[in-house]
Amino acid sequence: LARFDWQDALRLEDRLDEDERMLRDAARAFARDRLQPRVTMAFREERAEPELFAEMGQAGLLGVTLPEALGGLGASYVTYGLIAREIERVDSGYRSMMSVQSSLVIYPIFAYGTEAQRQRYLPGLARGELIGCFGLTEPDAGSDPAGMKTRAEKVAGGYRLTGTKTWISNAPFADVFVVWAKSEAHGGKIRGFVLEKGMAGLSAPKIEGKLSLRASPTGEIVMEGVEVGENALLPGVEGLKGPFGCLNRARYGIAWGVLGAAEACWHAARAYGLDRRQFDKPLAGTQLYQKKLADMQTEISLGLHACLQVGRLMDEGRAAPEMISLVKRNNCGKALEIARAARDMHGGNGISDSFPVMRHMLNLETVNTYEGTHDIHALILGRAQTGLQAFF
Ligand code: TGC
Ligand code: FAD
Repeated sequence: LARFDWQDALRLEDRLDEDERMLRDAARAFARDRLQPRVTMAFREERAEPELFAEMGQAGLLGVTLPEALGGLGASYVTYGLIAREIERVDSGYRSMMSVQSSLVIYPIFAYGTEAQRQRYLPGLARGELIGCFGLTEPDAGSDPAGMKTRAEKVAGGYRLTGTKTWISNAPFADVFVVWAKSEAHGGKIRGFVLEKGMAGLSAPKIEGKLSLRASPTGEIVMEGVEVGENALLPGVEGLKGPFGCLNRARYGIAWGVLGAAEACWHAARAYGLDRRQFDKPLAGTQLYQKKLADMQTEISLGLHACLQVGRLMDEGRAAPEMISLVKRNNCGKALEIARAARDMHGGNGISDSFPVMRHMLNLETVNTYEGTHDIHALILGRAQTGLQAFF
């Protein structure tokens, strides 16, 4: 009879190659040794830890898909997803820091930038010596980024940028700002610009009072007539497909990552149920408790295999954005349900930060919203199967 491994019900392990397993194991060790010991206090005290980027860079976890000549590992998108899963097993905020740096800052500079921009930024970003952020969302343009108000006016030798971005991960301590603006010199089309900390008129105040993703600082990007040279423009793309090309990669990583958080909640609920006795028996020996564990195992196993399939297609250049919407939406929604159930299964202890479940649950509320909300991805999938757009 074939052996059943409850933790890897559908044998994902057999579908990975040796390099993928090796890099996954290195990320797991980093997450266990460097992230796990600090996460409770970082979340409780909303601690900013910019030094984490250099630690992640040294461990080879930033920009893994980037060619080796530019500081990456030339690794597959499957590997990138496996790393996201290991980091988010500890906290979605840490995965957020990593995936913004890799998919939303390193990727656009690599894909849309000049050789000079690549050389100036990519090695430092991959080493984590530079920290990056990505400004698309604005106070009045979230799900509908086409409605952005940020403007780039043409001035002698470059551009002047004016506008405000909000809810920007890493912004308060970022050195490099990839921002998207409507450029009058390009017929009002959306263009990407790379700004640097310290430029006159540029500030990035922290957003206070977050009840979610507290280990990952979030801020605004305020641009009050920031003047940049021609060399700040990302020349290789125009229109919304610029930022969306980055989001495809980050959303894909999130689809893997949230399952790491879900696994952490599932394993915690199982361990708690085996340990905790009520009515003279372990909670894990009750039918209701076991049904919840079975549901968690099923959704996580199915979600992981769906991610692997999308990752393989990405590595072959055959992943459509709708596939990514499907796994981002499904896995975020399922992970959030799993975290809520795990919180409940811990009873009163579930609300304490001595256990990870409520922290994951609170984080996943953000992850279900950012990078396209659960409902926005439903509308993307609805449009793809009916040919009718229902956004407006
Ligand atoms: P639409 O007409 O659909 O498309 C406009 C142009 O963009 C192209 N496009 C894509 N290209 C590549 N990949 C994709 N996924 C693409 N989706 C669209 C499209 O082909 C078209 O190109 P062209 O050449 O014809 O102009 O645009 P729309 O305005 O109708 O958009 C609709 C909608 C709702 C799907 C879209 O706006 C959307 O996805 N909204 C969600 C916004 C979002 O995801 N924001 C994320 C902000 S960043 C963030 O949250 C980071 S958190 C990171 C962390 O901390 O981990
Ligand atoms: P809204 O667009 O106002 O949506 C509110 C509600 O209305 C949602 O439920 C939505 O599904 C629903 N809705 C919207 N339109 C429709 C419609 N047509 N039909 C039906 N329902 C609809 N952005 C960045 O650019 N960079 C970052 O690094 C970044 N990091 C973030 C970090 C955190 C902690 C958070 C919370 C957000 C971050 N974001 C970032 C912003 C994020 O991408 C947006 O919050 C998200 O895209 C949703 O936009 P919104 O908040 O304006 O909500």
